[in-house]
Amino acid sequence: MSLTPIFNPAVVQQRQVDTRSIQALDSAHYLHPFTDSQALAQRGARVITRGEGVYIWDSEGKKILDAMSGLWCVNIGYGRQELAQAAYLQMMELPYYNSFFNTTNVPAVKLATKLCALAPKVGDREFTHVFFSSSGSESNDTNIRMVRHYWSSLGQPQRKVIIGRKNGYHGSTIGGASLGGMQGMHEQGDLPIPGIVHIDQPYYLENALLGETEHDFGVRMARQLEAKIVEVGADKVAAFIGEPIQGAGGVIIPPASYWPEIQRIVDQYGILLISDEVICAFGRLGAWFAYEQMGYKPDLVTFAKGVTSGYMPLGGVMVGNRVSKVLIERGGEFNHGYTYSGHPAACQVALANLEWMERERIVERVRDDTGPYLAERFAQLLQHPLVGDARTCGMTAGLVLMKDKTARQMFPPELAVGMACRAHCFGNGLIMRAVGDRMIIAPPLVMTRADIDEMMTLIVRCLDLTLAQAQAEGWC
Ligand code: PXG
Repeated sequence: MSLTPIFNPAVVQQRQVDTRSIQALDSAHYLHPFTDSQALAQRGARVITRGEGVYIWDSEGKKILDAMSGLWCVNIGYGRQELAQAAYLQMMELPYYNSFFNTTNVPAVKLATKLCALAPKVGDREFTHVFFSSSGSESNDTNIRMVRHYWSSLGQPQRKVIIGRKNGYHGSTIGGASLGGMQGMHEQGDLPIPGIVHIDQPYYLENALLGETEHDFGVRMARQLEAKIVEVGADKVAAFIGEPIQGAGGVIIPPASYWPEIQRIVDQYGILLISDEVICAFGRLGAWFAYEQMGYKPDLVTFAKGVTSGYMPLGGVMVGNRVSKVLIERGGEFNHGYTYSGHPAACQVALANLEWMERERIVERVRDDTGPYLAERFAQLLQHPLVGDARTCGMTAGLVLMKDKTARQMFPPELAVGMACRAHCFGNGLIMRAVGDRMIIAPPLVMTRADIDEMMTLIVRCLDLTLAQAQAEGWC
């Protein structure tokens, strides 16, 4: 099937964008997420106009290696015609229809079936159903509604409390932001909402006791869940939610002892376990889903981003047999859903994305080749005078900038050394994110070893420039 010639890359490359006028209109009319609009208006937004493979280009023609895959989502890289074609054909055939009122559509059914087949069965847990939304935040709002409806259907409506973690990220709607543990978000608008409480994150570098092993630290952090369940009252707790690896919180990789101990606790108290895999699923960690790899059996899995590689907004909740059985047999009508639940074009793009990934064996490549290679290259960064810690998991990684790595001394936060490093990255054609003084990457999963080498050269150059600046300013 050939693609109708509606898109000509040569024309797009030559299309001129007047940067100044777009920036002026941007500050006049466009409120950006997580942005100080006044500061942005003074600086002018960078206008991104094009993407191809692992690169993006701005309106001034600057080529940038996107080591964040957009925002943890463009896993198969930019410019894949197969996905554009899937959207085009589906939009011509049936751009939209809802899944309310006893109706369904073919792409949504096929995608739900495909996702259930991709999710590994662990022990007696298997994923039988999918509830669709358009984003990770909406999906976590669905989780709040679904776990409460589940417990009500079982005659335990008092089980409403959901336990999350500090510095966890579960989205930006009122529900999602409440489940998350981002202090800056909670401060704006009296969050969390009632019925959501938090325990500490398993971040060894910040929260470990002197001399504590990573193993012991992992177990101790997990046991905070048990303490919190007891404090709230075991009969009031509905669920625990966590990311396998905290993404937005700074690529925090928990010790291997953490998740199995969480599993023991949720089993002991009978509460539901929600794995928020918006970042970690679809190959990011070298598996289709992360829970099996991390040693636990969730009842619900949140997904979004990588399901379409960001080509269309789509998210949802994978519903395991424990929950789906109760919802279907005892739940009656679940008064919840979105206009775009099961959007045909978004689902068709997701199917094309997953098929392409299977054909190219992307998940296996990350697991067996590029993931281990990134780990090897990242470990070498520990030789750099600024880098006090460097860890990877699959195709995501974090490093910590330290003032004095021998003394394990951090820079004072007000120096914003991470932001200085990020500015050097922008200046040198690399997107790397700063979370405080943790520098993080989540590059496209299609990266080759040669792409990784190029990225590492850029990272080292930016670390050198940051060190030179720190020395010149007297920061270290
Ligand atoms: N859960 C997790 C684990 C996420 O990472 C969401 C839910 C919310 O998804 P939506 O599609 O509603 O944005 C996310 C999103 C960052 C950053 O700065 C990360 C996300 C979103 C925005 C910024 O790293 N993750």
